[in-house]
Amino acid sequence: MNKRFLSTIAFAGAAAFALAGCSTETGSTGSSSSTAEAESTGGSDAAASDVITVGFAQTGAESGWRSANTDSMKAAFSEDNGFELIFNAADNDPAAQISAVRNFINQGVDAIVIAPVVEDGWDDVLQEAADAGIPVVLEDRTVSASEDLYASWVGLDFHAEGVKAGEWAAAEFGDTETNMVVLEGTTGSAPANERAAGFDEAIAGTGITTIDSQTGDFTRDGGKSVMEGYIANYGLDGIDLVYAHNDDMGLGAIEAIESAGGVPGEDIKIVTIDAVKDGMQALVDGKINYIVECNPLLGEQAAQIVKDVLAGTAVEKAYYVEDQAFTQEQAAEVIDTRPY
Ligand code: GYE
Repeated sequence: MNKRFLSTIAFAGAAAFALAGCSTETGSTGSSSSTAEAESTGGSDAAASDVITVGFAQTGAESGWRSANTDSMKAAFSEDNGFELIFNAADNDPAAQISAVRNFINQGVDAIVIAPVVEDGWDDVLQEAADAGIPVVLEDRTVSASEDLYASWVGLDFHAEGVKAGEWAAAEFGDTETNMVVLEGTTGSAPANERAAGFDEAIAGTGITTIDSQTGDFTRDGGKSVMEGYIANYGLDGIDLVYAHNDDMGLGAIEAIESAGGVPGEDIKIVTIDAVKDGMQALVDGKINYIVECNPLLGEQAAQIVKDVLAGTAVEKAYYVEDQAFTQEQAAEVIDTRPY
């Protein structure tokens, strides 16, 4: 697979300041009754035939990362940029997301963009899109289906993110006997699978032991309730480290630790992934110890890929966007300039 690393700085600025464009919500059930509503309502000089109709099947609205990603997509797939966007958020239900994609196929959209909730189960509907001659571009998460079934993907290297988080933990704890609990992302999702694997590789041979690992579904509430269970089972003293697959679950864990009378970031160290605003603030406040970035501003790249694919311009199968990582001190330096 070709890896091409793109700098996101230019995209970040553009996406942060662009206004959200014309978009149509199809609701959380993926109802296809929105074709009429999806009509453009002015503001564009483009002839109707030049407008690119795109169905975007988003995972849901589970996290701060997801909100920033949705905003970026809506800004890029705007009427001013020549698009008519039909937006669907599947509430993290894989079946609902597949049915939303089927609805897009039935509506005869020009292209479909998917942020797949889970990796598996995509073969049939991707084949249906291919049979209908509708190109599919993936953004954010990946699928296990053959790459012949989609045109391209743009997103982050989740495995590398897990490695970076694990390298921090390995350096922080070394040979010291350390009890770690994990707050996993959505079961079966690419970031949950790959962030787990990368982290485990990086901590191999250290004194860190995973004493428990459960899904918090990438949500703040999920992270909080799983952490409450961990504290009930192991006690605050029995846990040294939390690895949360995203900031929101880490923020939920902070609430749970504080309600139990503990001091997050001190009694229990926390490492997370995303670097969204609330996470970075908690890092600056000393409640999180390290954050690996996952850039959600993928809209500009996704829109360009769709245009290229429809124009017959060759595209790569995969576009990786680079991530950074932040200590508490580094977070304090950059927090005011972050676009999300
Ligand atoms: O880390 C998490 C979101 O797929 C990379 O999904 C994305 C993840 C992100 O819910 O916050």
